[in-house]
Amino acid sequence: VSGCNSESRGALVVLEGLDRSGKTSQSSRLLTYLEGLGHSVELWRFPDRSTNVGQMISSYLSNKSQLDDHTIHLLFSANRWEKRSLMETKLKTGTTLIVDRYSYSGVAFSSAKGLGDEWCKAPEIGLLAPDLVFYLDIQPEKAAERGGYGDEKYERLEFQRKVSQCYQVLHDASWKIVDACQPIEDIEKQLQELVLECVMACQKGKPLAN
Ligand code: DGP
Ligand code: NA
Ligand code: NA
Repeated sequence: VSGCNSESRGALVVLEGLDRSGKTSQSSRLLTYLEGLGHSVELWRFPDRSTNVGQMISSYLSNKSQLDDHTIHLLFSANRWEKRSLMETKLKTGTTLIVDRYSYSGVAFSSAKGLGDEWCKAPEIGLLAPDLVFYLDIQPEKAAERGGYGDEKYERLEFQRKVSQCYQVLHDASWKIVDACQPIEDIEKQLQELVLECVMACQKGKPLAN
């Protein structure tokens, strides 16, 4: 692997966790932090509800439409696939992406319904691999206490317990598990330290993987 500047690229940084784990506010804090240091950086989230596929997902989540479990699984995956080439372009031209949920959500939420792990993982094969995944670790009961859930499909304690168990088997070498019950500023500091290392490694030419 060459370390020359032409290989310099942005980092793919993913935040994962249960609903109400604090991903969304930590994602925007990370964005502000990296922007402040002069990095080119964007905040993305999945599902991306702005696309046609995203609107089908949104309608499903708000109980306005019903879909077979396999069908909605493939739509979530398709929603990531439709952004793949733009994602690759951004990363290769030096923009770091902070992504609020990614393939791990896809597998955790569908296997929590009882779909097989391997079947759930299959449509994610070939998507870009994150350089770093922050898992905001919180007990489902604690998450449920946080200002309550909204009305969306998966925002029920019993289901979130299953999702939590499914996340436990997905951890890989790219994961950093962060205690999401710490004060918000403490979590922010931990993410800042870990993200910089990752951004530097990508600038130095760490290869982008599938
Ligand atoms: P959010 O916009 O992050 O609140 O996500 C909406 C809901 O959809 C949330 O309960 C998590 C769930 N979700 C996110 N990604 C996926 C996925 O790929 N598959 C499934 N089944 N659920 C997902
Ligand atoms: Na949600
Ligand atoms: Na969120």
